[in-house]
Amino acid sequence: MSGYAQEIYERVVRNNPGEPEFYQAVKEVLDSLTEIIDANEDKYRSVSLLERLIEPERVVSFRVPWIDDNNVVHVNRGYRIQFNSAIGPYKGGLRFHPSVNQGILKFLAFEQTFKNSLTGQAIGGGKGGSDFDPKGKSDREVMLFCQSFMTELFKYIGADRDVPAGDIGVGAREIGFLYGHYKRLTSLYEGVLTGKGIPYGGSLGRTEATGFGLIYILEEILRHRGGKLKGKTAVVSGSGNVATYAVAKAQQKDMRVVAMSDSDGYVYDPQGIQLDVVKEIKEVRRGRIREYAEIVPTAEYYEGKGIWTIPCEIALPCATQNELTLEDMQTLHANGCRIVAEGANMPTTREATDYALEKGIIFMPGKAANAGGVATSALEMAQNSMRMSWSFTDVDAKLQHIMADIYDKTASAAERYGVPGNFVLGANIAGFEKVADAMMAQGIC
Ligand code: NDP
Ligand code: 2IT
Repeated sequence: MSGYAQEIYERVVRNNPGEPEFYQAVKEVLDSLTEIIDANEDKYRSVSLLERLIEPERVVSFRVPWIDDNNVVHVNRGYRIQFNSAIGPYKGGLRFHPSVNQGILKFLAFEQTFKNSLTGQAIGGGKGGSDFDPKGKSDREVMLFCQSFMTELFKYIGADRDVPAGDIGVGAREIGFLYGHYKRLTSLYEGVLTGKGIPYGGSLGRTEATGFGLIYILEEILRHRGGKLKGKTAVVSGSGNVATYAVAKAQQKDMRVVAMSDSDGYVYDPQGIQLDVVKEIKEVRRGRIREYAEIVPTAEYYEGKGIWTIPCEIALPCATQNELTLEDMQTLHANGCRIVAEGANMPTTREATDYALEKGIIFMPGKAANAGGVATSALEMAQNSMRMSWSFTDVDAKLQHIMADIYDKTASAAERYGVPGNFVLGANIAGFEKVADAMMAQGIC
């Protein structure tokens, strides 16, 4: 990084104290854009393009008081980061997890801006959430929390303004509660959230979309190299929405998935993960992944981190940011792993990413690899505005087309900039170009 990009990076660190994940996400993008920034420096400087690109258009933060089943009052903090609306209304998930803070949501909203651009759809970048922990809470407590959260959030969102969705800790149950309360507060029946239930405006295929999309782009990677998914061994971290449907599609493609995890530990099943067991534990009972090994005799449970020590050809991190470190990448490489594709947002540390690229591991960053979720959210928005619903087959076909298109854009941008196969650079450039063009055209705003 040099010149203008370096100045901007220093500005980010100076103006956003204590937000390391945000610095990390910005640095990766600026590093990728060095050549394009150098070539357009005067043009970009004249309108402070980069200064505007790294500053969220709006950050909303609010108190979320709620009462638990024992009548104890709790107070959490809620946020919505409306990062960039150059190409469409803000779009991005809500995360409920105790680790949530402003810096993490800013990194996610910043990434979302480029990811959404890559999908080719008219959606800007946003993200929100709360440090509320839904784990161990009753349905009633989750509902009361969601209602209190929406009591503030509804002022800032709308079908043509900002359309939140799910992320960690926010699934169909939470979206239902949030939607019901939005409707009550506004008297509007509109597509203000995506990931809704099918009976009230949800799109078929949205639940599966992020995981399925990840496998579709993986298939594209292999197709361009004369390879196939069939028979490949994979390790998938996490056991939530993204991990579950990545495993489902991988198994449909005859891959062998031998491990999954949660924040407590991981299970290794050399016979191949039985996904119906995982779904029963996670989706029905809201239990822990360790229960898998109590049910399936061929599996072993290991407490703590360590899932990346299991030999595999393909690694799919689908849990959370910075879960795959340099040491993990070295181990994966030594064990013969040849492809890493990010189902989660920024799950790979920068050092690990650089090591993968240096060693020739094919590395598909989250911006491209997990964009199928938000792309299908945009399809849900389209169906809502038309008051129509498409079949699962239609939505899935569109998703496959979108993922192939994202692969092409990413690969060709990398080629144009003289680093074929560097999908990190390719995704950042391809995502940036459209946003930058739109910002340039719209004047100083
Ligand atoms: P879920 O809440 O459904 O699942 C999250 C999974 O990751 C759980 O298995 C969880 O374990 C694990 N996990 C969460 N936080 C941590 C942590 N700090 N350390 C270790 N494990 C952790 O979320 P999603 O599947 O929706 O999201 C997973 C990732 O994918 C996130 O990075 C998200 O931003 C990204 N993503 C999600 C999309 C979507 O459509 N849902 C779209 C694109 C990206 P535990 O249950 O123990 O907490
Ligand atoms: O990170 C993501 O892309 C998501 N959590 C999905 C966002 C969305 O609006 O569907």
